[in-house]
Amino acid sequence: MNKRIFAAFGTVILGVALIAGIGSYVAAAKNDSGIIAATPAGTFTAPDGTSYPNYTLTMNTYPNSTFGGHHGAGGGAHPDWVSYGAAGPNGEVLSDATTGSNFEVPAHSAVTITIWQYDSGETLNNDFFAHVQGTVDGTAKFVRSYDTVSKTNVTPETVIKNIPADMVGHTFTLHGMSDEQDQLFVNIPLMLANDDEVTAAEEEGGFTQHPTKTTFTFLTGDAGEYIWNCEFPCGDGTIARFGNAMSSMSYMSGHFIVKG
Ligand SMILES: [Cu+2]
Repeated sequence: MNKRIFAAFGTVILGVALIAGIGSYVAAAKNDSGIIAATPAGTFTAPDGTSYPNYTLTMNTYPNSTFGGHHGAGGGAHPDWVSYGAAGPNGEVLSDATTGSNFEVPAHSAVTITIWQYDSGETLNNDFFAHVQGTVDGTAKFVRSYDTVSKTNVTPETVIKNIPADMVGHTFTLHGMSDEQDQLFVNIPLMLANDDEVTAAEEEGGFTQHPTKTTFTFLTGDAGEYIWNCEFPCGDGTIARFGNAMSSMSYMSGHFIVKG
């Protein structure tokens, strides 16, 4: 082979290897490769009297990624991006968690999720997502102000079917693809926390002591792979606020696996 062609070939191969290397590095750095398995919690009896094995999951939503967790110490590549993260049983910030956006639950079970919402918020693009959808009786349990220090509700727990569309911090919206597997659709609006407290806490490098707290239960069908994401436009500084955290897995979206 001609020496020059050989050299050119070598350069191309090196270039391809370099790009592949960068690609896999970026993919590995960006994505949360772990999975949080739901915790068994006895039996849940549905309104129609049918009993299901009950499983629980806990999550937090944050105004930034400085909690660390699956993004890494200090918040990783984008500490200023809003994010979901793993939560302790009372909404504790789990800075050392290695995963926080992918979840696994058993098929044909009742899944109870509690989300502590530490962010402020604004108005949804579409009021549809202000309504609770897909839960066992179409409702969720809601606490406007939860005290993370005393681990008690500051305001009483109420049963909700929706929240005002202009008071949304984030949403938890679980859905499948348009394919043959069992369909699953759950939408939970998560109310904003007190704006002044969120801002004051952020300036001190922490999170508000009083997140909102929302608990809901839904039933799973057959095994399948689903996706959850947020439907509040929270990708600040991007077109229509749907970029950055809204368009990157492990911030405002993740995997949800129903295992048979
Ligand atoms: Cu969001």
